[in-house]
Formats: sequence, structure tokens, C-alpha cells
Amino acid sequence: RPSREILTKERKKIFQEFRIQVQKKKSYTIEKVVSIFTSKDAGVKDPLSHAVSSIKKAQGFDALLGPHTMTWAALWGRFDIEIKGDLFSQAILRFHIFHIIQTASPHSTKIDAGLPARGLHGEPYRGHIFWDNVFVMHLFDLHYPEISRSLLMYRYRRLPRARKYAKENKYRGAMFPWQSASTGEEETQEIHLNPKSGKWGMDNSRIQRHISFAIAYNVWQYWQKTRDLKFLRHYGAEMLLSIAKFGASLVKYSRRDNRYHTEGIMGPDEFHEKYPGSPKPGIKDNSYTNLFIVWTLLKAEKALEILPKRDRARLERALGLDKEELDLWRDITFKMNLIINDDGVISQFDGFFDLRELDWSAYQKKYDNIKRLDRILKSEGKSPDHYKLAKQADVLMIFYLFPLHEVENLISRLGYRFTKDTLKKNYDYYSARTSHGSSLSKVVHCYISHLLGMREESRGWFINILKSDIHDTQGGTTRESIHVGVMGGSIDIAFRAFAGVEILDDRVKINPALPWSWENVKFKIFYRKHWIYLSITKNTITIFIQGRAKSTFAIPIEIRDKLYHIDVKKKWKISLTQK
Ligand code: IFM
Repeated sequence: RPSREILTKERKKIFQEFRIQVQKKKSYTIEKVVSIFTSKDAGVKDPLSHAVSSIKKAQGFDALLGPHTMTWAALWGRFDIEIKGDLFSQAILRFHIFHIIQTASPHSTKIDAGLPARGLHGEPYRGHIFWDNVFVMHLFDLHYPEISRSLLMYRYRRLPRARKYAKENKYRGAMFPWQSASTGEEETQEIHLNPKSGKWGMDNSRIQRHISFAIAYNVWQYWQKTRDLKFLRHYGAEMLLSIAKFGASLVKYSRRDNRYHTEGIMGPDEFHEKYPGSPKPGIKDNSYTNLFIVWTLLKAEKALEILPKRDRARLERALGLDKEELDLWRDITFKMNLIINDDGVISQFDGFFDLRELDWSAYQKKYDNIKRLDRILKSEGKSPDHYKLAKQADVLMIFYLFPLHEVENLISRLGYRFTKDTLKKNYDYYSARTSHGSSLSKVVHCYISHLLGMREESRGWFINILKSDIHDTQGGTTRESIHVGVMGGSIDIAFRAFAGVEILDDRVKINPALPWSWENVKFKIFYRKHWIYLSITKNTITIFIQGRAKSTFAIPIEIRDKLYHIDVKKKWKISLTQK
């Protein structure tokens, strides 16, 4: 036992010092067992007495290690991805899974918590919750849907606040805040310190209204992957419909061009806060937001069709979804405005093409790291509002979130031309004008270059993404905390791009393209209440669907454009090389 033990308490710290007699060349082990309770824990009135009584009963490290290891083994049994042929990808993808499931875990299902953009590892953004979930939730949807459900419930509990926020801003439905915390009120700062110049400036990022549609996306993705009708009936549809109603109130119809428009908003690219010289924050017709509104309205319509009659009637009554409202939704889905130039490049917003080109190489030469061009330009007395540049993927986000055929349908529905090379044109145009001031941007570029078959380019992005936190490539930000979005994005690339697994309305689609040295990738997914085991090589896919002794169902799985009905409990080996 230590000869002396000193306990020191400070305002935000508590620590112990021990004095022990030691002998040379002998090793000593210090065991510290901690018990933590909070007043928010179920069945806990006095956290201190609970902690004291539990610590008294706690056994030593070895006894505690057993259940801890078992719990982690069970989690890895669900979440793991095994990669043969590339140790770096293997190690870092596991490292990313580990950090994500530390942030939201089975514990989260018992508490009212969202998924903070920087995990629980540090204090950047004060633990706030943004839209980064769109890069992460797939992991929970497909491996531990109860966790997704609890993260969605965090939003549902704040739906009344989102309604109030919409009303305060003269909109209908529910508008969620760009940054959310305990109460669901808008938490985004209104001024921002530019460390490059030491000056404070306005911060308009709260007008990124796309956050609400990202929540609708998360609701739909959860439904798509789980078919959890109970959730849809009681919570999901209400959120989706309320957000759709907000979307329909965000747009304004113009008789001049017979189109619906949005204005006074910002897209995911946080560099453009307003038009050059304008005192009013926001830009007009951000394509990403406009298309996302159309998508949300279409999914909201679909949700109404899916709901049992009684639930539909109840929600229509409660949310005021009368014929006029639903007709408006329909009209918007045909007449929302997009701006596409003759080359097929979608304008990030109205006026983007009229801005000045930036001399990228001059800035690169002068500053080396130009990720935060906004701060650089402002410190020179200029403004990013004047230039054709983007902090992060904005137009390209559309192609990251939605399958290509869906984007094609959305755009053609609006009466615009979408050709095969639209995606490439947009990738070339915007990747040349993006500074990647957010790590999320790299995920999007990785996915799209993969879609375009640009193997070397997408490999470069993937390595970049993997290094993001472990090598702290943003230059010091990982020391503050990890980046949950890029971590989730890396896993998404492994599943959705490399293993090629996509969950569509009526089937699972698998179109693998294992990169460079990846010989084999193995994982399982929990698809609509069934575990599907997958093992993919460059030449074959092995599939096994788990089922009870008496189960006799099959799951439609499309592999390289051919539809199979894969029976439960049989091991299927499908060749990828045969025509
Ligand atoms: O949500 C992101 C945003 O897109 C870029 N800035 C950081 C936020 C939190 O990660």
C-alpha cells in the first residue's frame, strides 16, 4: 500500500498522488478503478452515494477486464470489417470504427444524446451536433440500428423546438438549428475570430438550412435499411413531414420563370456567406439545398403512402397537410430552380459563374496551406464572396448522398438535361476550385472519383482520409478532438464504394471494385432484421444470410446488374468474372 496518499481537488480537476517505497529494477503496477454516475442515469438520485457504493463493491482490474473484453468482442462481432492485403487500411478503418462507437454506443440508446461532430474526445464546437451524421449513421443503420434510432430520437425530442425556430423565422413546419445541443435551440456563434488576422467578423453559418434535410435523409436511410415501421409511424414520418413542410415554405415561386427559388441561405460550402457588397446574408438557389428539398418532398409523399391509413390521417390532421399543401409539394418537385451551364456544370448558387477566378497557384506559393482560404483572403482585406471557390464539396455532395440514377431522375423531373458526363464535368470544375478546409470534402471527392473510375485519384483521396486524424493532417485540429464525419466517411467508402454495397428500395445492390492490393474484404450487415455475411474478393462474392431453423425467405440481391434471390441459410458463391 502507498505510504502516503494525497487527494487534490481543483475547480475542474481532481487528482491523487501516491508515495510508495520502490526498489531498483522492480516493476510496480498501479491500479485505478473509477466509478462514474450522473444525475441523468436511470434510477439514480444521488450520484455520489451510488458511485461510492459501487466502487466499494468493485473488484480489481483483472476481474473487470473480463466483462469489458466480452462487451467489446460483441461490438466488434457486429461492426468489424476485415481486409486482407492492405494493413494500413485495415488498421485505420478499425481505428475509425472504434472512435465512432466510443462516441455513440449501446449506452447512447438509454440516454438523450446526439452525435457530436468531434466525438466526446474534446471540446471543439462545444460538443455541438451538426449535419456530419450523414457521413456516419450508415454504420449504425447497418450494424446496430438501435443506436441510429436513439440518435434520431435525440432529434425527435427537439422537434417542438424546431417548429418554434421555423415560426420565429416566418417558415412553416420544422427547421432544425445548424448547431444543436441540449435544448435544440440554435447554438451557432454569430461572430468568428480569424486567427490569421486576429480580427472578429460576422459568422452567418447558421443559415445553412440544409441541416434539416440532412435529418430527413437520416430518417429515410434508417427506414430504408431497417424497415422499422413502428419508428416511422410514431416518430420518423412526423419528422420527415414536418421538415418537408419547412422545405416547401423555404421556397418562393416566381411567375417570371415559373420556377421555385430559395434565397438567404448558405450551402455546405461555408466560404460564401453573401453576395459581394450585399449587406444581406445568404445566397440564392444553392443547388444542393434546392435538390435536397425536392428529394425530401418526394420521400415525404412516399412516407404518406407507406403509413397505415390511420397514422396518415392523424399526421395530416396534426401537421396541417391539406390538399393545398400537398399540391404545393408536388408542384415544387417539378419546378424547383437549378442553374446548369451549357457544359452541364451545375452552378453552386445563382451568380457563382459570375464570380472572379482565384489565382490558386499564387496563393499556394505564398501560403502553402490554403485550406482556410476564407481566413487568408479576409486577412488580406478581401472576401471569399468575390471568388469561384469552395471550402468543401457543395454541388458534389448531391452525388455523394444519392445514387446516380436518383440524381438523374431528380434533375430530369425538373426539366433539365442530365447526361452521362455531367458528373465528370462537375467533378472537374469543382475539384479545381475547392480548398478542402473541411475533411468531409475529401470523403466526397474520394467517392465521386471512385464512381468515375479515376482509380489513382480516388486512392489518393482515400489515403488522405485515412491519415486525416491519425496524422492530424488538418494541422493541429486532432489534438483538440477527432473528426467523426471523416471517420464515418472512410468506412462508408469501404462499404459503399469498394465493396460496392448499396441499399436500394427493393434490393441490396453489390457492385464491388476492390482497390489496389485489397484481396478480400469481409463484414456483415443487418439488413431489414436479417444478418447478411459478405466476403468479397476481386473475383467472387460469398454470401450467407442467417436465419432460424424454420426460416425460408430469400433476399433480392443485385450483383453486377444481375438479380439473384438469395435463400437464407445457404452459402452462395457468385463469380464476378463470368459474363
Ligand atoms: O459540419 C461541419 C461543416 O460542414 C464544416 N465545418 C465543421 C462542421 C463540423 O464538423
